[in-house]
Amino acid sequence: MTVYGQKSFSTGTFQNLESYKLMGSAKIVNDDLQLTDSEEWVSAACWYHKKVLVQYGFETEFQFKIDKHGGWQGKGADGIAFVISNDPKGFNIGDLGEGIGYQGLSNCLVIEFDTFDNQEGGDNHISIHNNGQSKVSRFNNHSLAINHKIPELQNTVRKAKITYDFQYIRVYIDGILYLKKEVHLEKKVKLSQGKAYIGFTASTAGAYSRHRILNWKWTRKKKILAALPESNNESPRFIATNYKPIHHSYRQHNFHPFLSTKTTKKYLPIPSAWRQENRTEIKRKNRLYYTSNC
Ligand SMILES: [Ca+2]
Repeated sequence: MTVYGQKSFSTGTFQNLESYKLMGSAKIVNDDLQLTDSEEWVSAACWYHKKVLVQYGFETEFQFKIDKHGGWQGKGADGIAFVISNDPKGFNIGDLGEGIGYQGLSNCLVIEFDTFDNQEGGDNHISIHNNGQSKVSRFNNHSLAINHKIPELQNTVRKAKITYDFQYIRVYIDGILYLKKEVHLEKKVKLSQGKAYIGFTASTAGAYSRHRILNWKWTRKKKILAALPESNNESPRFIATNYKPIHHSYRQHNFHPFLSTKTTKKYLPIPSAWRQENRTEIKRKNRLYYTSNC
């Protein structure tokens, strides 16, 4: 386990229990996060122990394996979810069964990897769920985007990547993009100074599977630098030139101490975060935003 402040962390394994809040059936087994075993009617949540900055962008990767099916129809159920949560209850856990451990949480955004069809259009799908600050459900009316044409989520180790660039959420499986949706996160979830809890949930029902997260990497990628009206064609000089103007006034004492005031401009190198190679331009409706990787 390596922790780099609040910017990023990665878990080769899930050994450092102090970094996680485990709820329901979640536990660490052989250095993996086992959300549920192959047993019926349980739900699980695993939260990173503190809120992290999500508002301006992030990238997260994890490998998961869903296997050992049993119970009703022998198909396995119900799936896992990656959840960004600022639930007023703090660490919280949602419904078992079709709820995938997230249904019933408030003020959250969910990316689910659902393996059981509850009249959702098929067994095997991914979907982004949100209901503003109210309780979210697994039903399609809380789905912002869904895709059924994805690789089989069960029986194989899959690598998921979820990115947010202050404009789009993208969901990849094994390196291929399967879901892209414009989301302005701070309008979907009420954040705490841009921060929220992040973690995983899962559940089983009469049909069940074992759900495991094998490793997890998180990076808070960007912070906001500037927001400009799109109609303003005149970008600040420091955006264009990587130099920062310093305006200051002084009196020309050698001429007259009170009557003559002159303004001059000096240019200083800007901090690395502002430099062209470190910043990204994002257009959102009528505004331009500059975000930085630093
Ligand atoms: Ca389902």
